[in-house]
Amino acid sequence: MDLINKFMNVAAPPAALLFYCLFSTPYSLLKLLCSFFHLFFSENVRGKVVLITGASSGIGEQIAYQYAKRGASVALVARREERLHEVAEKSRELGSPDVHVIAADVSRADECKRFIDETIDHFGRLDHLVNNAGITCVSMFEEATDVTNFGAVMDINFWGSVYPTFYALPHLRRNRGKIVVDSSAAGWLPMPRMSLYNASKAALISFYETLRVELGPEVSITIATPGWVESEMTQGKFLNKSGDMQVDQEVRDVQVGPFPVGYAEECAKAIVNGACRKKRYVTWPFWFKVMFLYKILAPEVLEWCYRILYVKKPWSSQHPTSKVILDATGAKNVMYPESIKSDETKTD
Ligand SMILES: NC(=O)c1ccc[n+]([C@@H]2O[C@H](COP(=O)([O-])OP(=O)(O)OC[C@H]3O[C@@H](n4cnc5c(N)ncnc54)[C@H](OP(=O)(O)O)[C@@H]3O)[C@@H](O)[C@H]2O)c1
Ligand SMILES: *[C@@H]1O[C@H](CO)[C@@H](O)[C@H](O)[C@H]1NC(C)=O
Ligand SMILES: CC(=O)N[C@H]1CO[C@H](CO)[C@@H](O)[C@@H]1O
Repeated sequence: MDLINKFMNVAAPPAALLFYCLFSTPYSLLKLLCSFFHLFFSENVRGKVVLITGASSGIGEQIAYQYAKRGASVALVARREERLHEVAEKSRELGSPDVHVIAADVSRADECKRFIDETIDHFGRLDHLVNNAGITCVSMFEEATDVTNFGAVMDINFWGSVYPTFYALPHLRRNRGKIVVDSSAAGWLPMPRMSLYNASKAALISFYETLRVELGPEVSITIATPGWVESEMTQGKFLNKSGDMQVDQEVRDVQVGPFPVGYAEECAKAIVNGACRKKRYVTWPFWFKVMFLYKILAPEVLEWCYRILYVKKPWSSQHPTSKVILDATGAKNVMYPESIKSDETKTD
């Protein structure tokens, strides 16, 4: 046994290199061909049924509008029912033939079962499941006052996607349906203050990559990894150090720093487009893919940059470099959409 491993340690790297040299060109060509194919054969979702969790604000709300514009019926799930009714109204105006609102908490398995059952009772079928509900926590790990308060991040972001997926799969299988999951670029970037959020999103990527292998071509899975996008989250709605939900724009400024915050509508468009074309991953904005390259080729450099930018406080300033740059350059005016700049937020 030991001998085989020792042999593999020596033989596997050169073998992989040889494989790469031999097959990388035909492999890339085949992939290009497939993406061309999917460019022309995008799924028509008119008359189909789509369930979206976390549809009461941000990216989820915009995903609902994108499906509505394409003529799909939508089931909208989140905890705030009045907000969902507003989204439902607008979805109908945009062209959705039938909209159903279900107030539920995705971190509870029984409620997930209930909203899937209710969707099937109402529409008789389910074609796309969009797992989008999620919360963020922003705190240096050591500064947490009670670490047990952060279970909610895993319960909502991870289990809140896994439970609905479990109950929806028999129905999705029936019509060769699709699963869309909203992970995050933080799933593979070492963002300081977001270790638990990062972990919950990395868990999603890992889970759905494995599920993709188990399901094969019958149910396709699109994993979205957005960068910063306008939403309640980027308005500053986070779990704070003590594990309470709060809205704090100063924390947001530190965390987002001088990075551009994209429009939720554009992000939602890219995600729905990707799902209909059976894309395995949707990275939005596209340039974040470059960060992935750094992560693989020079992880030390990436980690060092993140530390300088988000952890270090320069010139005896009380804020980390990210906020100092943001304030000094006035970058916020250019980089952040209007909707997240104001101090008052719509949250209730
Ligand atoms: N904004 C970004 O920059 C960004 C970047 C990468 C990834 N993402 C991911 O995108 C997804 C959407 O986030 P967003 O930015 O659009 O934030 P958002 O505006 O805060 O939306 C979060 C949604 O999730 C719902 N939700 C939260 N907890 C829930 C629970 N226990 N049960 C049911 N619904 C729940 C919220 O509705 P209720 O409060 O009414 O329940 C809300 O509709 C998240 O998974 C997030 O991690 C966001
Ligand atoms: C977190 O937010 C809650 C609610 O806004 C607040 O009462 C609490 O003091 C905050 N905790 C810390 C450590 O800032
Ligand atoms: C800080 C942190 O936890 N970073 C992790 C984020 O997730 C990726 C996995 O996708 C890890 O490799 C990072 O170390």
